[in-house]
Amino acid sequence: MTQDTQYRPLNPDSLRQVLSDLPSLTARLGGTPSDWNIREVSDGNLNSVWLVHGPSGSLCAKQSLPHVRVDPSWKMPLDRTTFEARWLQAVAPLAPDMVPEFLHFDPQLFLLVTACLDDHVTFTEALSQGVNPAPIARQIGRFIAKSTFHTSWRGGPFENTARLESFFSGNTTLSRITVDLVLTDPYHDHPRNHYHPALQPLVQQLHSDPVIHQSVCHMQSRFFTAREALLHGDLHSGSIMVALNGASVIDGEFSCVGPIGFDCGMFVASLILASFAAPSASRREQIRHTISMFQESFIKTYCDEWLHSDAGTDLSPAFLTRNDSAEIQRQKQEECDRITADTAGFAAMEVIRRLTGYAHTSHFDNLPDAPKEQQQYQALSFAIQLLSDLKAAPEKLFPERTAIT
Ligand code: SR1
Ligand code: MG
Repeated sequence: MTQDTQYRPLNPDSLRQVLSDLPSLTARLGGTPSDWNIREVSDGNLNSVWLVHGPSGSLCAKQSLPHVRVDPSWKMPLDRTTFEARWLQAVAPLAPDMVPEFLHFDPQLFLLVTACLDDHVTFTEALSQGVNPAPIARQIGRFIAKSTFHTSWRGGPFENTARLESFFSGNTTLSRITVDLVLTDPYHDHPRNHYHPALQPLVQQLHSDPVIHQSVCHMQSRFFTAREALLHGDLHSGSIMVALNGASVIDGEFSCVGPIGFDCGMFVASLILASFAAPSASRREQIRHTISMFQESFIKTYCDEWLHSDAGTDLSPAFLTRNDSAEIQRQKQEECDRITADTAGFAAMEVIRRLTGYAHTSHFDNLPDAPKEQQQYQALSFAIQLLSDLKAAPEKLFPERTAIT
C-alpha cells in the first residue's frame, strides 16, 4: 500500500524504540525508555492509538494502518495522519485551547504524536453519563466559528484559503469515505448498510422517495461545490474529548475544504441522536435545548469574528464596514441563513447514516430492546422529516433561532 519502505505498523516495543530516538519526546516522558508505560487504546474505526506515560509526562501516538482497523479487508492508503497533522497545525493558532498540543509527525511512519488526554472521556460517553451538555455545545460552537471563519476568504487574504484548498483537496481517501458512507450509501441498497429490523419501512422510504433523493442531491452538491473553509470533516461526539476544564477536538483526519454547515451538522446530529436516546423526557428536552445553544454560540462567535477581527481581509468586508451597516446586516443574515440551512441538511444525513449505514454510534447502546427500537424509529423519522423539506428544516431544528445582530 505504501511506496515508502520505511513504513511498518508499530507495536509497543517498536513504538518505544521510535520515541527513544526523539529527544524532545524523551525529555517530555522522562526516565529511560524502559520506564515508559505504553498502552494501546485503539478505539476508532481506522487507526492504531497508544498512550505513553513516563516518570515526567505523557503523550498520545496515532499511526495509520494500510487498511480500516476494524475491517482489514478494506485496504486504504496511509496518508490520513498527514492530513490530521496539517489540520491540527492549521487550527491550533485559531483555537489554541480546544485541540491537543501537536508534538511530532513522522511522514515515513505516518505517526502523529500529540498531548495525551487520558483525563478526558469522549463527549459520546459524557452524554451517556448524563453530563449537562450545554457548556461543551457552546464551546464547540465557538470552535467551529473560529476555525472556519479564519480559514475562509472572509477571515484572511484569499491566498490562505487557496493554499488550504490545494493541500486538503488531496485528502480524497477519507473524503471518499464521507461521500460513500454519509452522502450516498444510506439512500440505496448497499451491502455495508445495516439497521434494526423495526426501521425497515423508513429505510424503504430512504431508498425510494424522490423528494428525499432531491434533497440528497442538493446536499451532495453543497458538499462538493461550497469551498467555504477548512473543515474538521468528522465532528461527531466521538471526535470531542471532554474534561472538567472543557473540550478538546481530536481526529482531524477527515479534514477538507467545504461548507461550514457540514461541521455544524455533524455536531448537531450527535445531539439529536443523544436526545432521542435519552432515558427520560426531561433529559431529552435538556439535550434538544442544547442544540439551539450550540447554534447561538456558533452564530454569535462567527459574527463577532466577522465584525471585530483584524484579519487583513480582502475588499468586501472592510469596504462594507466603512460604508453601509444595513448592507452588512443583510449579508450576515444571508450568510448565517445559508450555514444554518446546510447544518440542518447535513445533520439529518448524519443521523440517517448513524442509524441505517455502515458506521453506527453507541448512543442507543444502553437502552433495553423495546425502547431502543422505538427511540431509534423516532430519531430516524425526525431526520427524514428534515430531509423531506429542506426549506422548513432550520425552523424545525432550531425553533429558538438566534436573531442576527
Ligand atoms: C470506515 S470509517 C467509518 C467512519 O468512522 C469515522 O469516524 C467516520 O465517521 C467514518 O465515516
Ligand atoms: Mg475518528
